[in-house]
Amino acid sequence: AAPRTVLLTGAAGGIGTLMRALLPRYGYTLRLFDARPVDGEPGAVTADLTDRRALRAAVRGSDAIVHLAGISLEAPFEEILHANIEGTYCLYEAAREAGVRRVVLASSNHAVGFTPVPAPGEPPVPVDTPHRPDTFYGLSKCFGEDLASLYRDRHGIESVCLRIGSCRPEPTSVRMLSTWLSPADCARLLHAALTADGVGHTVAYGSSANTRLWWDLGTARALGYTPLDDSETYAAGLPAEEPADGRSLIGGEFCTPTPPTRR
Ligand code: NAI
Ligand code: 15L
Repeated sequence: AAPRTVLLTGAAGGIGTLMRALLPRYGYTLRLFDARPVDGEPGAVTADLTDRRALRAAVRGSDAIVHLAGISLEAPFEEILHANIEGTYCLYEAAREAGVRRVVLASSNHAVGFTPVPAPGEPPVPVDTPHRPDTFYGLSKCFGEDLASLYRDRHGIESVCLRIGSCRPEPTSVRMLSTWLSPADCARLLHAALTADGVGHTVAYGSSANTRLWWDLGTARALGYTPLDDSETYAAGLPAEEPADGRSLIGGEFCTPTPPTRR
């Protein structure tokens, strides 16, 4: 049966806030979890992912999990280790204990960030391109993808690992003309990942149907995802040049000596 009650971790964050508005339209009842309070949601659980008891209580009775919580930029290794690596492990353990059968995991393009951007005429980057993390952050997403594989093979928990490009209301740089995932397409993609049959361990890129797309959306489309937006409609309003540094690598700024960090 299609999941109805979905636990959304990272509910206070950028994507979590966008998805709290959009996912209920697909018929889901959301449970919310975040280390920070979720604005206007007194019922949300405020706890760290490594708080096993709080996470267990939040997971119990959920039909599926959308796991967005974690550090979303580069940070010292110890912080990434705690939030993204141990945190995602705790999430899968809680899912296993509660008998949850489906997890949709926020991976990132930064799992393959050092992959060169395809030159004009070259094929898009395939989903089975080798991991080339550009940061400890990207490395934690590689870990998440492999953790998902382990829990599928060992415990039968199905996962869709979404290598999200750039999910925000509008593209704000030339790079994002290639990487943008519109909020509406993000909700479509999450819905597809939650409801597709027999996903096993699927890795998919998450972006809109951008004219300048760098990667192959085949596995996302195979889930039943049909993106409807294209960043190209925003192209005219964007500055013509990006900083030259790291421009020809998928991870962009994350591939430079000073990747973006939490402020
Ligand atoms: P965000 O940084 O706005 O939100 C992440 C949320 O996770 C925050 O509300 C934070 O409080 C929570 N969190 C962090 N550590 C936690 C912990 N130890 N326990 C409980 N909660 C914790 O990030 P955003 O942009 O909403 O991204 C969501 C997910 O999608 C992240 O996993 C990010 O890595 C991934 N992603 C996002 C992309 C984007 O374009 N926004 C692109 C690719 C991946
Ligand atoms: C990510 O993984 C980050 O979480 C997000 O903040 C963006 O920087 C995005 O990738 C991107 O590559 O644009």
